[in-house]
Amino acid sequence: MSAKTINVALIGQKFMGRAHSNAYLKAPRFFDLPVNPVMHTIIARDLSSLKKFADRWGWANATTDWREAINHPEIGLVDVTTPNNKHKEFVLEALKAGKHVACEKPLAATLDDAREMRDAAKKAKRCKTFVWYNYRRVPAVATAYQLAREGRLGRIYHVRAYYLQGWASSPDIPLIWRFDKEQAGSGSLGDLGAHVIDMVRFVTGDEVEEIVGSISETFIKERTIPSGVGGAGIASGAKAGGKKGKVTVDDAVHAIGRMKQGGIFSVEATRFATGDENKHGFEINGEKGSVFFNFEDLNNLYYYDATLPVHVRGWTKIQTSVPGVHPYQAAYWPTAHPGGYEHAFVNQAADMMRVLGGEKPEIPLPDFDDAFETQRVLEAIELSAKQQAPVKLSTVK
Ligand code: SOE
Repeated sequence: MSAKTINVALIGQKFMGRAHSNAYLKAPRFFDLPVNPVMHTIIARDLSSLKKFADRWGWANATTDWREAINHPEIGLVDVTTPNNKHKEFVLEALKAGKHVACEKPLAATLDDAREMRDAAKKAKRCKTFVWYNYRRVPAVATAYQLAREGRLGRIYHVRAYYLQGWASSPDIPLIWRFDKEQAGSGSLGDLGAHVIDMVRFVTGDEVEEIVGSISETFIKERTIPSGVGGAGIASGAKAGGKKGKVTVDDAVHAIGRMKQGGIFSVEATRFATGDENKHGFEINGEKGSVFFNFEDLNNLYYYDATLPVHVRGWTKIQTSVPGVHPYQAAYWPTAHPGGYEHAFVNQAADMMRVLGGEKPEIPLPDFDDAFETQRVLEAIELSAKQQAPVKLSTVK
């Protein structure tokens, strides 16, 4: 019996528009799914480039009329990849229209918007919601999650997590939306810190109890206002010597805190780690063992088993692109033929289809409720930096 299908409407054709298009294109080719995504409509503001995008990626329709497309009776899933301050408007419209909804991270630019989206999702009982915290589905991170669930780390003592990019350290990068608080909500914190906070919560299975302290800094206070439209850090359209505008978000942030189950953690997110392009990872130390992950070595997880006799104890490199080590490899290639960045999105699209088909993926998919918890931590870190004081999560709702 052929699988059911669901028509997808995707909003946005930039970096995440491409990553999600690729995911919908490839998921049904690599995985046997209960529901297959149909690339029905791509939505964005600029129709001329949109038609080229639709042809390249295989979207059947292209439109700038987002309201009509979201409410189209044939659409079953709406996926939002716009700047953060636009998430809420599209998501609320889609939930009102009874559609399932996927949204890029972070859930929203502000905690208030995220709360409104979460509450609307609660009311729309028939609608499933998903947030693209894609790194959960990088094989090494999925394996760290599984080791933790098997109790191989035991009680967690420390978590050290970081997301280091360097692209913004050039003053030539124009004032794109990622530097504007109104559009982005925050800078490296919401863009990169959201990923590491999600991964810390996901792998440890624990929640943040308190942000004991955090510090943020904006190193370049103003940038040239672009005439064109830049992507994620791509300097396009800004003319040297053009009019300048104020950067209103953090360029870098560090925070330390306490987890509910007693562990302590540090998270760091920056766009000024000159020399680091997209380096992120974590080290989690527990009473029974530790794991270390670095995205630059994304197919390997490093594991230390503290329960082994001392003469055979040491850091083990687990090659995770091995069928049976994590739930995705068997769908792709034979053992040790590793995947890349885009495969985490294909894995997410496949798991979304499994949820829509009534199945439970092995690696949990964050819905709006889950992503709201990460948004609360973002808010607590921002408050702690502003107030230069500890912030308990119980005071951030
Ligand atoms: C920022 O440049 C960015 O595109 C983030 O927005 C993504 O979430 C991250 O995965 C890659 O870098």
